[in-house]
Amino acid sequence: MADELNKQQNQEYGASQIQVLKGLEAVRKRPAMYIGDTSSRGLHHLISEVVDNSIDEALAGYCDEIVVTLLDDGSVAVEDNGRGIPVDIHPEYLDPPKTAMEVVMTVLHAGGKFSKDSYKVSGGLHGVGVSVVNALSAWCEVTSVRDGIPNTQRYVRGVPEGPVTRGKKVKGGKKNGTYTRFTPDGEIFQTVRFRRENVIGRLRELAFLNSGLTIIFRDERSDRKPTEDELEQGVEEVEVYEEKFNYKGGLAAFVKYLDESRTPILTKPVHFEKERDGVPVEIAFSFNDSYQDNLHSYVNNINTIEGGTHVSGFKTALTRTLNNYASRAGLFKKNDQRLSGDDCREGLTAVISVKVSEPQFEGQTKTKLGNSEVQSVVETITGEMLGDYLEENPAVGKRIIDKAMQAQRAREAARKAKDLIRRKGALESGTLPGKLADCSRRDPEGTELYIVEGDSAGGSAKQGRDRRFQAILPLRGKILNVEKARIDKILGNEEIRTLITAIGTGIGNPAGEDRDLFSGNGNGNGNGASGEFNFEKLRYGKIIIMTDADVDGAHIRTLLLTFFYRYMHELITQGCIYIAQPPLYQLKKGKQIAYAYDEDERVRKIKELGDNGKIGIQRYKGLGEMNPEQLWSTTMDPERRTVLKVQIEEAAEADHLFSVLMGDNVAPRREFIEKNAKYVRNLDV
Ligand code: 0RA
Repeated sequence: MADELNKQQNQEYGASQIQVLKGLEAVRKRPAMYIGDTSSRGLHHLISEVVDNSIDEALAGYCDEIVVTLLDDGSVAVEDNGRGIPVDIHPEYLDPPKTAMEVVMTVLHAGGKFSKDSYKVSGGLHGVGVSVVNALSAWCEVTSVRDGIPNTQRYVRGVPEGPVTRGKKVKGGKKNGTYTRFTPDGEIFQTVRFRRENVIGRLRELAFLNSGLTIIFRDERSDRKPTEDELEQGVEEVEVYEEKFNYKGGLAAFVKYLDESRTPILTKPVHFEKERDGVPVEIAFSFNDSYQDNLHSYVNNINTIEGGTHVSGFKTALTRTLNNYASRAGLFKKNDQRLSGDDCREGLTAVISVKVSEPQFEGQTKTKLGNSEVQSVVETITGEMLGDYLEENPAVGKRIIDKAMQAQRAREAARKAKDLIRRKGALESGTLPGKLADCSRRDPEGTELYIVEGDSAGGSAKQGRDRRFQAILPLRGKILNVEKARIDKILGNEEIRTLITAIGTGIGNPAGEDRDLFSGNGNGNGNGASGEFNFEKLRYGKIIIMTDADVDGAHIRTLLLTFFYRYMHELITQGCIYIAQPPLYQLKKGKQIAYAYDEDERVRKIKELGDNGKIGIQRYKGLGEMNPEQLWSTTMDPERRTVLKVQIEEAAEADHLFSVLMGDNVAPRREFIEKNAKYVRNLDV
């Protein structure tokens, strides 16, 4: 049978084979069209795409465990205990005959095409399909075990190396399952290095979204070489990292996780699951005493960061149901106004997950759900379920309404504070802050704003810069931690006002908000900054954070990032925020000067210079130690510097991390620090 199969497959290429090659070529020519981009984000997307197939198998009820492993050779393996991808001849590919496995791995959009028959490997309900992963891999290998017998095929840049080969039954081996291993192609991706945190973030999210499913993550890479210090301390190799995700509580557990560092107002999240018109909806939410709202939404397990109809359906129902409840329960006093959408969402943490069979994704990053029918489905379900919940839990109802009324009063106070500031003209551009050394070019295209820690570094930066396109804003000390302050206090902070004015956009939307579909009072967004953020008014193309390479510098950078993340979110999603990378060392030998940006480079550069009589090594602790010329040549000259672009690759994980690092509760922060301390290098206290 196997020989017969091989013989058939080895026949000359038919028309379908040419089709396949064309398809793969298209993917390799324009990878961004299929996976968004070829940066780290696109790279990590590959893993999601493969895992999605196993998730489908789990949703069909045949698989309950998925193992994802990062291997030492840079490849990734995804293994499930489902039925195994079919290896019989696909009924639509008879000339030349092809196995279903080969079709799934090599034919573009095989998922969509076969979604109505039993060969559905859809890549979630959305995905581009695993053939795209295959096309963008230097090599890929798939093994499907069926009744204990392994069937394997290997591909190079998407093209099968040979036919599917049948192996021998392994004694005591696994009965069924699929094992996919691939190495992303370095010719395609800007980086092929997977970040453990990103992979973990996505897997954790998937485990929350698919309650009961076990997902195991393993990091077997050993290329995180021990540092010299670690070697001295006797660290020999970095152990295999393993983490297991299995959440029984579904989205309620997700909400608890997100709010781990916040003080809850409800004892447990409100959680419901219901299907209507063929659209399954699962929602969990809770309230905490912070001032932000954190709304994470998913369609077919995909994070819809731009929101969409499911999100607006939820918001509309939340606002309406809470107002109706407050009226009926007699919680409004005579002069009370109706609660706005913002009031209802202050301190809200919510996760919305819907499954839509033919989703229409819109928006800039194609992460906004457009299906209008979903709006009323989610709205109706939320209204019914929340209405019932409030009737049955009047004490909780009262607490939620009290919180919203407090928000309403604070919003009124904030409005007055803002009016006052506005009247003083402080937030309008035109009156730029005195500390800002602006650039001469007016058009934001190609211009840069350096936010610099401290006046002395600010001085060097001002002298060293190219004033045609580089502006400098020195910040004195630490800005306010916006995670713990309400909008009136934030706007009262001078450093923050300076920042807002220099940047020019105003402040507004918190993470994941969706402005034009807004419900409630129509102008709101969750932090009371009320729709004032306007990307069009951005005064610079890049905003570059430049702080010292010490703990204070790291703290200031985190405070700034927290501010951008919560109040100028779009600057991050549009890729405008960067982090400068000043060198850590200056190495001097005679007239020769070299710079090193990390430990490895220091060691390498010393060798290059040839150390005969102890090269002069200067460890830079602060930017202020560099003269203007040095600062320019190492850190600010676009031709020579490196800057890191700030990107959010896992929105829920980012939200969780910001709240852990900057929020009220100490225990989760301590835990984070203990867990991560071993990765810290170059810590100068
Ligand atoms: C379609 C049918 C069958 C299995 C699968 C798809 C399947 C695909 C993948 C991809 C990764 N893991 C998977 N697990 C299962 C079963 C067909 C049959 O047994 O008759």
